[in-house]
Amino acid sequence: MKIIIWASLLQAVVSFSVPKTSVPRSSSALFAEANGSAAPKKILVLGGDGFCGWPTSLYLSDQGHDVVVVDNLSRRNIDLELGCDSLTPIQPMEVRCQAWKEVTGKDIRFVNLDVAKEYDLLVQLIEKEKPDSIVHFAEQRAAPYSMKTSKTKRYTVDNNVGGSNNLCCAVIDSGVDAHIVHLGTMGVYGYGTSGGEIPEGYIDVILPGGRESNILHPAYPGSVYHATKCLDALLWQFYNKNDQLRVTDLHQGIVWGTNTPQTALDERLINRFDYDGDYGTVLNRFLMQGAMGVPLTVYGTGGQTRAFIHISDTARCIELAINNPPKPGDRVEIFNQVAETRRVRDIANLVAKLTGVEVNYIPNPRQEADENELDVSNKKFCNLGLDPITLDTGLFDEVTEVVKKYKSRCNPQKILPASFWNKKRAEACADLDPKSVKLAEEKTEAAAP
Ligand code: NAD
Ligand code: USQ
Repeated sequence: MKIIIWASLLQAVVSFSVPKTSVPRSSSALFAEANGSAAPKKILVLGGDGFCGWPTSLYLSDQGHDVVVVDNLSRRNIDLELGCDSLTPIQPMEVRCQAWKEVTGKDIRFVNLDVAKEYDLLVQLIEKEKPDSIVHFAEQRAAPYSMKTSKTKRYTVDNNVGGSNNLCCAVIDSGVDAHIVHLGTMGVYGYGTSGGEIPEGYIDVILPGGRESNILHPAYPGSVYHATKCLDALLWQFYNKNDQLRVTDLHQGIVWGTNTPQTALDERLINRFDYDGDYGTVLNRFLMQGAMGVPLTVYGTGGQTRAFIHISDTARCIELAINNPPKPGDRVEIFNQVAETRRVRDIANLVAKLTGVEVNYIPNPRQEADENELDVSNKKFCNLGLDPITLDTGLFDEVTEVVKKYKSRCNPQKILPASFWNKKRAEACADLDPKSVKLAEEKTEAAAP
């Protein structure tokens, strides 16, 4: 199974250069068989213009579902605010949808709507579309951005918690029994704080007096962003208990990779790739730095252990969750959406070995444990048929190729961390100079006589 997935992914990557009529049969068709393939559904994808949302929308459409993307394009606006951009040249939503239609004959509709602010329009949309499922990606998702200033802290809480609350109220007001599939994060658990394997959402505890109970795993967020996912989890629990909303919360690890078989069908469908200190995530940043000849930016000792998942598996997991909704009256379903855990310095050493770049240990801009163990259960997805893609150097090549193709779009001054968790962390990082980072080519030019 794994070999089939890798082979078709590579085939799809190559397909940038093949005629548009030659659409490779992606791993999705094979996966659908294992998935028991439920009937096509009407699906709203909130945040469907983003890094996870766009490839998921294409995957769901490819599987025959009727997909409507809802997004307020706030992520593109934050790029403007930060003076940064996706390394890949992502196209406007209208062009993306048109390209998908041309390449596959399938429709994806786009609605520009702010889930956190345009409540009445959200209710009207749900009433009109009567979706079977609503996938909720529409949140501010960068921990560093959420810690930048009071303004970004407040924005992150208002946007994320307000949006999730609006969604619950809108589903109730519309009277549509839509299944909400929300993207949570592994960070709600803290990292290895409960000792032993992190279960999927709920944990057995013994309360005072020896009473046994099974409760939501204690929340232990490490940033304002992660705190919003903990608050979301309480909202799902409340509205599920009070209004019998059917909710699945997916505690996803760090997503890596760029393209999927669907985004690789045409360059206009390309996925976004964040490499900057605020939105770039660790493995994609290291792969990008390795390809550009920039020393890898390991924060602190690199002893932080985190969970990872490939972008293609994000899309597959979402469909598995959609096809396996909780029954009416069930409590909130919670899955850990992860493939494996790895230590940051081990990943850095792996990328350094492959690319020959140095590993640079820099002061940590974050308030977090220097070293932690992390053991996570992902049995529920595996039991539903997921055979997760693990960190594979073959797939590293996919990212490296993309980075090299668009290297002229990289601004090296955006690579060092630009947000600090508190004054102490900011002081520790005061000597980091964004201008000191040079791409391999710039260094060669500077050295030339
Ligand atoms: P992203 O920023 O690329 O995409 C989020 C999308 O939501 C953007 O297109 C943005 O414009 C939109 N959006 C934000 N607020 C909105 C609002 N109020 N109304 C309408 N649209 C809004 O982020 P991503 O990496 O695709 O992450 C998607 C979800 O998955 C997030 O909730 C994130 O917390 C979660 N997640 C991501 C990762 C990861 O590694 N990228 C890992 C775990 C969980
Ligand atoms: N790190 C480095 N060097 C870097 C970047 C990060 O050492 O250049 C370290 C960080 O200090 C941290 C770890 O790598 O210990 C992970 O950082 P990250 O930026 O890759 O991931 P994080 O901030 O946790 O957030 C990302 C997504 C978020 C998602 C989360 C899943 O942006 O949306 O919820 O991963 S998880 O981490 O499992 O909670």
